[in-house]
This record gives sequence, structure tokens and C-alpha cells, in this order.
Amino acid sequence: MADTAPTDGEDGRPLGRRAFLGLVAGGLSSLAWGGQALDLASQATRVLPESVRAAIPFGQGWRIYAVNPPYPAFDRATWRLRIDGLVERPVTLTYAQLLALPQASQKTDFHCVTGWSVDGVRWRGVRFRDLFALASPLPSARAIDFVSMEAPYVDSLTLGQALAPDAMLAHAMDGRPLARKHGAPARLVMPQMYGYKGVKWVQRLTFTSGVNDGYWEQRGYDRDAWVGGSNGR
Ligand SMILES: Nc1nc2c(c(=O)[nH]1)N[C@H]1C(S)=C(S)[C@@H](COP(=O)(O)O)O[C@H]1N2
Ligand SMILES: [Mo]
Repeated sequence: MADTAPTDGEDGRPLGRRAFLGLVAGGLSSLAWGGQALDLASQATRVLPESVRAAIPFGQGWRIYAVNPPYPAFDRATWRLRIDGLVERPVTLTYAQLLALPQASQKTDFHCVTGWSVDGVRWRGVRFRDLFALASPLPSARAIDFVSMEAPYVDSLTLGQALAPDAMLAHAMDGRPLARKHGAPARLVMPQMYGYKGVKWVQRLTFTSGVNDGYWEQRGYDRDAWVGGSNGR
């Protein structure tokens, strides 16, 4: 396993400030995960062709989903994001440390597989390349499980999918910190896939050797939930 060499954060303690800054600086400069960071702030990326998009009933807003209410509660003092599994350095981030990472913004449409959509959602958060850099995935790592505080909700992406330029771990929506019902403090945003991939109340990223079926995939939906190109719709 990856967990042989003891490092800060491995036992669940948050990284000290110096260790954290060191990992950010070291990780980012030595990063092998292709390309410059893309900030899509001024760009509205859309997955569907305009002809298809024009027929979508936008405008009814969000429907709030949870499989195991009540919604998990977020306490900014005690919340931790754990990054573990097939990594060189398991790390545990505080909320403040998440906000101290390089930040990205984007405006993207959101599509639920059951037929409702929200257009032009403004997200702010952290790109996965920057989270990867903190933990250094091992060569055997191929995918990530995104584990919700709301058991048993989970889903996974391949590393390549997570590195899509418009995928992020979002902590703000439409200019405000993510609301509790929307997954505070952090949710997975993967605009190219249907909403069920977008795990709310994320508390853990676990690197694995292959993708695992998520909550809805165990119930028949496609693992690769490409908008316009997967089952359920
Ligand atoms: N933890 C958790 N995450 C979740 C879900 C859920 O039930 N629990 N539902 C998913 C589905 S199917 C959709 S469409 C979106 C809905 O996001 P919203 O509840 O913020 O509208 O959340 C996704 N993430
Ligand atoms: Mo959904």
C-alpha cells in the first residue's frame, strides 16, 4: 500500500501550514498532469449542441436530491477533506486549506439524467490537478472514488475524466459558498456528465486502480454518464 512512509496528515491530522505550503509549491512545479491550468471564468462551456440545448426546459431551477436525509452538516472548524488510497502522500485538508489552493471559476450548464437542467451555473473551486499534486497518485492509480458525507452516496471518475478542464471540486455556486442543500462545503462538478456523477458533501477522494460503480450506477445508470450519450435519457 501507499501508506508505508509516515507523512503529515496520514493519521488524519491536518497538514501543518508549512507542510501544506510546501506541498502546494513542490507539487505544482513538478506536476506531470499536462498543460497549463485553465481558468474558464470568462468562458461558458456547453456540452450540448445549441440545437439540442434550445429544446431543453431550462428555468425551473434546481431540484434538491439526497438519498439519506437529513443533509450532512458542515462545520468549517472540524471539516476535513481526506485524499488517500494509491498515493505517495495521504493528505488531510482543512476548509481553510482548500480555499488556499489555486482557485478556478467557470460557468457551465447542469443536466440531471431525469430531464431537468440548470443553465449557466457559476462554480468556483479547485481543479483536480492541484489536489492530485498534493497527494501524488502512484502509477497504479487509475481512478478516484468521491465519497460523500452522506452515506452511502459515492461515485468515481477515471483520472483522465477528473482532469477535464471543466471538472472541479466546487465550494461556491453563483457567487456564494455552497449551500448546505447543494452539498456544502464541497461537491464534484463534472459538467460533461449527468448530475448523478456530481457527488455532494464530498469528504474523501480515494485513488483506486479502477473505476467503481457509484450509487446510481449500482442501480443501473451508466458509469460514463456523458450528457447526451449515456443511458437513462
Ligand atoms: N450526496 C449526494 N450527492 C448527490 C445526490 C445525492 O442524492 N446525494 N444526487 C445527485 C444527482 S442525481 C443530482 S441531479 C445532483 C442534484 O444536485 P442538487 O441537489 O444540488 O440539485 O446531485 C447529485 N449528487
Ligand atoms: Mo440526477
